[in-house]
Amino acid sequence: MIKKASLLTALSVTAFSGWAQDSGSDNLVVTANRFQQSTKTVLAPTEVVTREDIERWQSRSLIDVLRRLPGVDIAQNGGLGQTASVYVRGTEAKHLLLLIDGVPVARSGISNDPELNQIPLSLVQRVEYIRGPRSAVYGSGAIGGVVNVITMTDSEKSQVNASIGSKGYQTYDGTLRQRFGDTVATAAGSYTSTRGFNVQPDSTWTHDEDRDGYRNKTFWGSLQHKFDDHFDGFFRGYSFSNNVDYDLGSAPYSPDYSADERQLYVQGWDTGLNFNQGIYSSQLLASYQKSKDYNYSSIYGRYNDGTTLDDMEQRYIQWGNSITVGKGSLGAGVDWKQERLVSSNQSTSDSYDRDNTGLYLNGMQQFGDVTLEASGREDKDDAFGWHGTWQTAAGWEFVENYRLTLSYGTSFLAPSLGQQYGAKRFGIASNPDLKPEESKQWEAGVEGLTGPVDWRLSAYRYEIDNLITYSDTAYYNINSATIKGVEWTGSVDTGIFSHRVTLQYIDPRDDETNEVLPRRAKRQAKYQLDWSIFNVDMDLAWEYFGKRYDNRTSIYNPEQRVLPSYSTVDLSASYPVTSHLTVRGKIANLFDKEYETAYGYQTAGREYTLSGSYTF
Ligand code: B12
Repeated sequence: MIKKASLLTALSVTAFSGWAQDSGSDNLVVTANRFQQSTKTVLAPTEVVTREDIERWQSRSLIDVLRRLPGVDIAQNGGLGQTASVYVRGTEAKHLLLLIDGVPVARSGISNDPELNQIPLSLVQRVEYIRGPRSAVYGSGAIGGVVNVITMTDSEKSQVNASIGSKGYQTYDGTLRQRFGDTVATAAGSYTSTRGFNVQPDSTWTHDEDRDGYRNKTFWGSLQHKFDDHFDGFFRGYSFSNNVDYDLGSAPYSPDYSADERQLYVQGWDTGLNFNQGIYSSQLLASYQKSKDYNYSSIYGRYNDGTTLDDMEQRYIQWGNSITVGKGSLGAGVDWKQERLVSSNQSTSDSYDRDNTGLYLNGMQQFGDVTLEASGREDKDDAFGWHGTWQTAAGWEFVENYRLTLSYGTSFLAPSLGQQYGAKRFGIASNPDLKPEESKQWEAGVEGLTGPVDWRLSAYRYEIDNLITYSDTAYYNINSATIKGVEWTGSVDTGIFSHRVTLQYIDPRDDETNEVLPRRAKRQAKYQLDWSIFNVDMDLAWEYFGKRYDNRTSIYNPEQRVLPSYSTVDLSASYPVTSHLTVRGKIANLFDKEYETAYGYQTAGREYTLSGSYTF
């Protein structure tokens, strides 16, 4: 039986036998197969980040959290709130499926980006992050991996937090929880703002000379009720609004291209019922999301030239069932999603919708030293009909504490509604005949506990076809890419220190031109060190990203422009003054490294944060 090194850090989930043995909620995940299972039985590389980790790391955004995790590279057009692309294992930003409490987040933009940078961190109680394909469980989007943001917590404590920092950063949030018999009510709210910095200092357009700030307001509330020993239910809602300033980079061609401000309003309402009896459990969930995304010109205002609006509604129903069989589980369910988008600028407004129904069946079983897992799913999309995906994985503990895993999976990404039907925007027309992007992925891994070192080595190969991009004046399925990669993660405790290391090498290439795909480093290394001394919790994070290319070659860019490698160090300290009050301080980018992750877009430089939190 594997012994797991104790970690003061994000839980890396190597390790093996022990079906349903770990009942602590930190050791259970729901994201891998849509049923709760011990992290030890998940065959795909999985990480769990808890609220305590986020508080210790003093992250300002979900992007800050993810940057630390294996397989993640990020290109951001500036600082907090600015557009960011998250590349998992070298796949495209749109290949990451973002869930909030298991519900896919609506993608209103043409580019089909999941927009993790717009999710306020105050919503996040826990993150479950899985690398590799998961369409056979979730349907469209899960090619590179899945990030499930969990907003619910078992804690019944209330908390208020306040933080201030450099560049006018401030954030205040509060959570009130109250139990009334079998009902727990929670209300939470937060406000964050930063004056930011000038993201494109070299811009030749005079209106770009200002700082590019960000402001967020978030509300979250829930009611959880236990009806009896078998039934419980919940109702939760959240809403947030984000305001971001950005830069054009150069004078606009015409007023239509002059947007440099964004206002995004999002709300989500979910209700669900859980049933558990003996070996059977079931969950029925209904969700409604609405987002309004305005981009407009600071010169002309929101109701004038240069304004675009993507107004989206998503309705989603999910019914999932699982039964425990032997040393494993069987799951089956159905989900239905309807998306409606009104996409407009000053002269045109288009409205379109589509439905998707998915049916899935999955299971995992342990036979002695061998664990087997398989999933299959069929999706019926209004536009392109039925689409099937499947995946399978096997793990074999060939010697005590050492396991081999092998997996294969297919995945897909449906085109965005805007790419399929949207009005022409920036001269690019939609194409109703677009097919989904498709992938095939192989992965082989070895993991083990060697002395005190808990490690995993994986090698993978992804083949992705039908990639959608625009050519001249419309969107087409034209590109294909192959990604080969190797990843090593390890963690070890030495005395008071907890160390965690991630190494990654990828070779992501366009099949036709053999060019390395832009904005993702071939080499990355991450190191996290946690220790406690005199009651002070310390965290140090070092991240290195090798050189990358900013762009592909094309008629506009005859050469791939190089973005140099960089590394950053973040140092954080937390001190519990009393059992209720904790004070925290952080210096991000300690050595004030100047670097760019998108050509011409500055990054923040050294930043300080000071916080206090009171729990009661
Ligand atoms: C090409 C491009 C586009 C193309 C994307 C083409 C495609 N294949 O789908 C088109 C024309 C569709 C586009 C549209 C928009 N874009 Co644009 N776009 C760019 C640009 C010039 C390059 C991106 C790129 O190719 N990166 C390289 C590749 C390898 O990385 P990538 O991760 O695959 O890039 C993807 C994302 O950048 C995404 N994307 C592009 N724009 C936007 C905007 C948002 C808000 C999001 C979430 C994603 C996104 O599409 C790219 C291709 O898949 C950048 C500026 C820059 N130099 O980075 C601006 C940029 C990202 N876009 C921007 C904006 C504002 C928009 C629009 C909101 C404009 C509008 N009013 O409608 C729309 C909406 C897009 C959406 N929400 O889906 C801003 C974002 C500013 C900010 N801080 O929030 C940027 C930074 C330009 C600027 N003004 O500085 N864009």
